[in-house]
Amino acid sequence: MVDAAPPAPGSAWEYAPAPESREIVSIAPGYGLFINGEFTPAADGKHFTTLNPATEEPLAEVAEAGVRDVDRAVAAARDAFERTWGPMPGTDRAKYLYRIARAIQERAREFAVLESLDNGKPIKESRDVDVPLAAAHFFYHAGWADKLEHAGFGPQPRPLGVAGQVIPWNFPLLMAAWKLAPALAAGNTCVLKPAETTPLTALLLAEVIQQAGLPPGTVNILTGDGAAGQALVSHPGVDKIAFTGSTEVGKEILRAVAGTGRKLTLELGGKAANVVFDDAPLDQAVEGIVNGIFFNQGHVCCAGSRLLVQESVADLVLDRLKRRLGTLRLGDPLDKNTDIGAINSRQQLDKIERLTAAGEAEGAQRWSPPCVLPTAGYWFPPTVFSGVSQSHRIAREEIFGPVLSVLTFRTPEEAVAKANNTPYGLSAGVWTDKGSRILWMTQRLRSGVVWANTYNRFDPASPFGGYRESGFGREGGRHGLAAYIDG
Ligand code: TAP
Repeated sequence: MVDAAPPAPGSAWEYAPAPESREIVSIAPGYGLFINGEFTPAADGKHFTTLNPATEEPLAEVAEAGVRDVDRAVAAARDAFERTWGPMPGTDRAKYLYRIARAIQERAREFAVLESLDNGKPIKESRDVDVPLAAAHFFYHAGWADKLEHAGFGPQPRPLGVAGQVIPWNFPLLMAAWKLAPALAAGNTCVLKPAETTPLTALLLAEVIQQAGLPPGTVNILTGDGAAGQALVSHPGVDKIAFTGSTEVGKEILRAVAGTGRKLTLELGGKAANVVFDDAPLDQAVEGIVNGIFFNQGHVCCAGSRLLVQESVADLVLDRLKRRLGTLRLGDPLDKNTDIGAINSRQQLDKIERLTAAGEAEGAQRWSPPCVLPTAGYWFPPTVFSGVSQSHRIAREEIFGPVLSVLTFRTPEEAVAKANNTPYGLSAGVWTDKGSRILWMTQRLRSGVVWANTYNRFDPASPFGGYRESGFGREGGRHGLAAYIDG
């Protein structure tokens, strides 16, 4: 054994670069739409470029679906629903879902590298969170496919038909898995539209679905922009709409679907409070705060973007937090030591810059650790605002970036009042040593998920979703299946 010399006083440990190889991924110059089990160009021949947001390097040209493509995909899904997938026994549907889950595991490195290239998220997150959780969703729902009669949905639960599903760019593969796995397990067929800036892992999943031998038309994947999403959700051949994205677009969809009798679930934005009491294990709480807002560059609907810290420990927590943020490594998403990757798009970076400028203009104090941003690509340093009041825009609006707003409170009642002072209701965190206080808080916090002494924990068996402006419906667990069953 070799004794490593301790670092000289004042010097810092430096990591050598440890990039994951991109050799495992072969990106084609162009991709078609996945309709009826085959890749096909868009009917009007349109396409768009998908970029690596860390470098702005073009990765591929991707077909842009139009109205005629939506028609074709919905017709293929209807046909599969009526002739193959819909009538298929649950035991057989389960076999296909297990096959998809195993293929994701077998190709996990490929999925992880492709996700980091197209999205900008650190490889350690795509490798350890996105991809394993996506496989876990297919495994979990495969287990349900032949047990639906025993799940409390009545003796003969029936699927709804064709599901039109629209997802955002922050967890591209994982959101596809959240949408497809329960729909397929319940016997529905799907038309899925990934976000414009992150189409590539959905297209790799289409390849996996093709290899797994699902009947053509069971899953159709339409790459394209918001107009393609709009054409899909307003298509009269779609029986169920599942949307994850911004509250603004969610409201538009709600208006369009009202009165049509079609089923709808909306998973929208959030502005979660992460509440730290003075009796909390503070070092753990600091890790939870970091995970809560800097995981995935803060591009997380349930991000703990508002830190509510009890006044008596506020200075201490802020000091420790700043020290910890000084150790985060921002840079190449493919480097295995990277903690903070790239912002997904120029448009999202502009939004973060706009809202943080408003934070300063409104009088909050802005702080970031010293950190050198790469010259190409879209980057934003981890940022903390202290001295934030509830009326500040950075305390009210979803920033969807690595930006934390710090507020203080004195009593548990004040913490609850401030935490609930938001139009959203997706998630919250509570850090305290007292179990009774955790229960007291969870009864009062108006959010779909409350984590206690942890943050950002996900499991396919656990329902996730919000209420108020965070949407309605649940994904995961038995509750998530209910959204795809008639009745
Ligand atoms: P949006 O702009 O709403 O986009 C989401 C998806 O909808 C994209 O595929 C988008 O296509 C498409 N779309 C845009 N306009 C549409 C329309 N009029 N009709 C139908 N589809 C349309 O959101 P975003 O910026 O990508 O994602 C960030 C938001 O998603 C945040 O607010 C975040 O909180 C929320 N989110 C929520 C959750 C859950 S589980 N609650 C999870 C992740 C993200 P283009 O990409 O081509 O624009």
